[in-house]
Amino acid sequence: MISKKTNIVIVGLGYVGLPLALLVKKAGYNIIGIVRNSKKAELINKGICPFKDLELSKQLKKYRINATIDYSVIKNADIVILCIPTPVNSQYYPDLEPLISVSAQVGKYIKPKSLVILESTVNPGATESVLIPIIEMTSHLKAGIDFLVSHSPERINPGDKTWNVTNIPRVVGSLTEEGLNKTLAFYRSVLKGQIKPMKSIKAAEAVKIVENCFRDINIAFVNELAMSFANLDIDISDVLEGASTKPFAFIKHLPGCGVGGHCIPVDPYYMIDYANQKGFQHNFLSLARKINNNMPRYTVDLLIKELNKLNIHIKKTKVAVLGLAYKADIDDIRESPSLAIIKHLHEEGITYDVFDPYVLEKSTVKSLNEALKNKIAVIIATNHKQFLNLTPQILKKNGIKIVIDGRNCLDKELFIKNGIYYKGIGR
Ligand code: SAJ
Repeated sequence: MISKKTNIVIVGLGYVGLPLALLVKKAGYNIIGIVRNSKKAELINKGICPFKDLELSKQLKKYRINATIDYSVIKNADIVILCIPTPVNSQYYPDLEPLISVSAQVGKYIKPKSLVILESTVNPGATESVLIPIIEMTSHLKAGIDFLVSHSPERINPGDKTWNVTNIPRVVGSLTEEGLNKTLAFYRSVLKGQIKPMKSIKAAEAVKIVENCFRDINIAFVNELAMSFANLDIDISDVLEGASTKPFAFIKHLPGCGVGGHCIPVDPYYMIDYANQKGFQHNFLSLARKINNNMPRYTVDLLIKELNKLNIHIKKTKVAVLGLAYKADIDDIRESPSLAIIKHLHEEGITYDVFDPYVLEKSTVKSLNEALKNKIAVIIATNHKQFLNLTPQILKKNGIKIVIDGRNCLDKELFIKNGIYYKGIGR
């Protein structure tokens, strides 16, 4: 069973794998992390977090993690945990290449009686139809007999100060009773949150997909309402505040310029594609994805409508796009709606500057002041704390006439009262 002599290997030390590796180290296990490139390994071995996360940076200095690019360390591993990306490609089809290549590497070195746990989010069936056959083929070992396999979907919420890998409850599904018990014992020795056993691996895979599809369809619902209410001159923020007074059976979601990140806009496609392969069309999930994917276009169209109203020629327009990250006060730009907004501005021949204090390397200017200079309009694409301090006076001083508030984060009445043309998403 599990003892502190248990050797753990975690493949992937990103937003998911690194917090887990630190907890495993803190729990007293022998842990080695495998990463994609030697630069990342070097940073982690020096105690430097390879991405911006203050808390992880602090912990990494205290609990040093060994990182390597050498998969052969799996030869000594009793538990191998995969925390690897499961993205979609440009046509929104699941890209299982990382899972396939890592599974082959695991199969090359896996030792009998070890336990493999997949934490990455995948469609129900992926562990048994992709990971297991590849490991069996490359290792000539039999899953469930020679080695154990479980799935426990990660539930990291970047930037969340309350819920973190330590206390977020988890589910675990396994191929065998033995695998389930070993996985439960391991996680219960490391984590504080509830660890719920599921009846199967597929059920555990489905839990995460359902959670994130639930979020995506609810965001699509309020995005569609926002576009409808904009025509009815109803302020959606006001209505959602009102609906939230209902103490049960209503969960508030917020309309915005789009849905980004590596979870919400991605996971539904894993469900849609897999169900499609099995002969079922997820019309509702697909429609929600279409609505959310269209929000950046809708946001740019709001700007164009305001410019036309003021007879400002599009080609003469310079816009400040504030925010590149997919959500407030983090530096992650994966699937960020800001990128789609910038693409649409470019297509329309509208010139722009982009500023994100968390993503300076991809900003075209290095300060908010520079971003606002000589602009006609501002698009708030990410509600970073710094942008909430924008006032009508600051905008007017720069000659800015229009604000498109893609995150409904500014005080609409204040800007309108001060002669700024304000348009939010549904307000
Ligand atoms: N968004 C909206 N309206 C909303 C909520 C989010 O437009 O009401 C947008 C955000 O601006 C962002 C995208 O959707 O662009 C995703 O936002 P998110 O808050 O869901 O952030 P994520 O991607 O970090 O989601 C994570 C997920 N956690 C895991 O997958 C383990 C998700 O399941 C959580 O529900 C979410 O955090 C959370 O609750 O914050």
